[in-house]
Amino acid sequence: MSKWWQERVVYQIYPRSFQDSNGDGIGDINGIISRLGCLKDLGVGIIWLSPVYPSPNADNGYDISDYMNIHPEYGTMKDMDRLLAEAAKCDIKIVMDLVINHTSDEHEWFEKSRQKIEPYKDYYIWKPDKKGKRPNNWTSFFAEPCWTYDEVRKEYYLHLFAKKQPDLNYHNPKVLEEVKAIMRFWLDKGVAGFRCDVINIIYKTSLEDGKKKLILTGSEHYLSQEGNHKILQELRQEVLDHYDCFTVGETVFVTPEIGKKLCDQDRRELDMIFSFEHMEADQWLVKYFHRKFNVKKFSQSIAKWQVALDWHANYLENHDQRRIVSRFSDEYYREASGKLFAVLLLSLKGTPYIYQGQEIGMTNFDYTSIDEVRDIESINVDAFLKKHHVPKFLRWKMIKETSRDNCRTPMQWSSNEHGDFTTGVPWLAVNKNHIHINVKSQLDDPQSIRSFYKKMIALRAKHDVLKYGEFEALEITHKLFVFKRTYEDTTFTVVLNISNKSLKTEYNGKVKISTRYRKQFDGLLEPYEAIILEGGKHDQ
Ligand code: ISL
Ligand code: CA
Repeated sequence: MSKWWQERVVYQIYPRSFQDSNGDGIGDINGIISRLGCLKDLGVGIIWLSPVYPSPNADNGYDISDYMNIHPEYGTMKDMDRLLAEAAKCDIKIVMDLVINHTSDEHEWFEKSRQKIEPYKDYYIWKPDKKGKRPNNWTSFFAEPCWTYDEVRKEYYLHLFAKKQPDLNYHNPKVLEEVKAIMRFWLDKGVAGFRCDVINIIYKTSLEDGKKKLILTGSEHYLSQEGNHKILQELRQEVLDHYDCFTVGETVFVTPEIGKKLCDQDRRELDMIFSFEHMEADQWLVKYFHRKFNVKKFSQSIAKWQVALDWHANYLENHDQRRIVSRFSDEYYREASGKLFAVLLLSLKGTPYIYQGQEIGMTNFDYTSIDEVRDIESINVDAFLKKHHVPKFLRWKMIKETSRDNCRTPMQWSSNEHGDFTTGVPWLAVNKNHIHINVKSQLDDPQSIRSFYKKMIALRAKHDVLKYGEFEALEITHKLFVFKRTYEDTTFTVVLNISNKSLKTEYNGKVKISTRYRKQFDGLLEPYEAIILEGGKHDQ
């Protein structure tokens, strides 16, 4: 039997950059409420809200100092309740971000833990120094050491991310009890589930030195450990099973085998996961070593995960990734490729996640210097490169290509000043191209990328084959990605030309939906053209 979270399309809101309602330059909950109609019109059924909790914003809300409250920048708990109620009127459910690998160092638990006040003393991972050195050789996700010495407690604490994000200690059962209380608090309010931040690294089996690696030394001690699986099972049985909700795990460095375990409906851990492999098709090892986008690698990894898992969380953009029309195509082909990626995202097996602005084909930022960037990761990386004498122009080249701020620029609602995101000064500059790339101009244009998303969302809603059909890759080359979805006696064949060249293919027939609005397809694809061919089970 299908579930509501399999039927619906998710839209991710990065609140800081979505819509400001009071002119302070920061997006907020009332701003979101004012745009619900627009999301409803698009066909959105679920909103995933990036963190809106109180936070010193070292990592824009992914460093939480109070899990059961709302950051005053974003509004009040009353506003949040109103958002839930207004969204419900639009038949939109809300999923919260659950960040439980770490808290902020300004969370009360940490303040007390550093003073060894019970019961918080062992809420975090504390270690004395090792003969004047850090407790182990692990490295962090954010280009800084992952142990910081605390002058109050006179010990080091572990942080796999920034030093203002100390990791919680899941060897202490009290920590998991706190997490359960947080989850129940939000579920009782009526949220429909959680997007679980870096959820496969929360349990550290040991704190031994790790094998030296180019990235994430030490990760063999915390990546998808048995203890981690147990925690997920416990949360499912004791909390989640008592509500009509779902979870999507952000799982880092995960393989299809581990993904299968995490999503196995008998093991009962998560409902679906975000995998990363397809996002690595334009990098060597890490994103800072950028290379030309490899269409074959991209398509192969999508196909691999489609086959491996019964249900997947499909995405092409989020608040950590760059914009696809700039990244996986050429902005010259923004219109065509924006629509092509809509076809891809909405015709894969799984729940589709659209990131704010993706539906209008927003591009990477247009900044010209590091001074305009706010992302802590970019700032740390720049400092790291500077320390190693990398020249300024090269540092900027790397940051420009990889910064998470590329997708965090404010939403472009209109061609007005600051794109109508704010009447004040935006916390992060709006892209100048809002003059011609904006929601308003696309709303009534039947040829726009947004109208195309709307059509694709409606098509997916109408056809079970797009949601539940078996996936089979038919052809993958450096330019072409063709796959077939089969459900009962219907098949949809999706033909994507992910290149700026015209292509001849053997596929032809009646077109269900095309980025170029064709009725009949003769086997010739334009640059970045995408089509869906409808057929019977035994065709092709
Ligand atoms: O963004 C990344 C690389 O640029 C990833 O490695 C990212 O750090 C990783 O996917 C974890 O992301 C999540 O947790 C982080 C937070 O900064 C991200 O925004 C969040 O999506 C720490 O909470
Ligand atoms: Ca505001």
